[in-house]
Amino acid sequence: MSVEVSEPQAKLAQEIKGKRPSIVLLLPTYNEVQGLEATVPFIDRTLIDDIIVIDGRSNDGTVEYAFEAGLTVASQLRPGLAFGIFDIARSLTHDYIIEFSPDGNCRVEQLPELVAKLREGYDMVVVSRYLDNAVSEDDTVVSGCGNWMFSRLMRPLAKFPVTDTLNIYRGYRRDIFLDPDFEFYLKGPVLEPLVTGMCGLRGLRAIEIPGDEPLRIGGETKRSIVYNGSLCLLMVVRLYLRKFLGLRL
Ligand SMILES: Nc1nc2c(ncn2[C@@H]2O[C@H](COP(=O)(O)OP(=O)(O)OP(=O)(O)O)[C@@H](O)[C@H]2O)c(=O)[nH]1
Ligand SMILES: [Mg+2]
Repeated sequence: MSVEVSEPQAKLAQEIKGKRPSIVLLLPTYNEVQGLEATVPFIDRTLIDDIIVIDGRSNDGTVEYAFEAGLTVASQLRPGLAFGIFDIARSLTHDYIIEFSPDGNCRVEQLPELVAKLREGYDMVVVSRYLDNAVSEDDTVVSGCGNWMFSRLMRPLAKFPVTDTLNIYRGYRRDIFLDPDFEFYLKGPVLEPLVTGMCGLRGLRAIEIPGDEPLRIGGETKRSIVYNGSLCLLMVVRLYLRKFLGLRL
């Protein structure tokens, strides 16, 4: 069962209504050639309008493979995964973004359902690793606890029983990035939970769909749980101050 949430924001929803929304699949990569080789051939390209690899200066053949596969490659403009996605996505024209980690953590089989939900008119669709019977094979005790804690902390902001606030695998309206407050609160690796938080603050219409997270394929993780967790906590505190005390700090 999926969890349906929050009120639609009528004005924004109407802008997209009436035309077929365009969707871009964003594949962030940093030395992820094995993951790309294992996932890209299985992506149904008819589901989306474009695929863009956002690369953070890989030197393992990632970029060469992406070109061979006929993908567009963009070099990120600032260091860090969050800014890589944010900067490139802001320069695009598509109505929706889907973030897809091509390291094996995102199942291509889930894309049709995700795309269908966006086309139904949801402003954000998150693949939740903790909804219903979904499982994450990639979790450790620490990352599992962090996900649990941040999802609970996000609930008073998002007004729905968020079960997965950190997952990269999600689709959402690209114009969420054009909101000046988004950049104001984007300090470090907090992009995905901030998208959830901004949907809550702006009353956008969001839904979670259950989806397993397989183990990563080759390569190495590039994230630091302590650093990411600390900045995420700071971001949530700032959103609480905004929502409950009206303070923009
Ligand atoms: N462009 C870009 N991509 C990055 C950067 N850091 C990580 N990535 C890619 O973003 C995706 C997700 O990064 P991961 O390090 O796997 O993060 P994670 O999925 O939270 O960690 P794991 O659980 O180990 O998979 C992968 O495809 C990475 O190659 C970066 O600084 N720039
Ligand atoms: Mg990963």
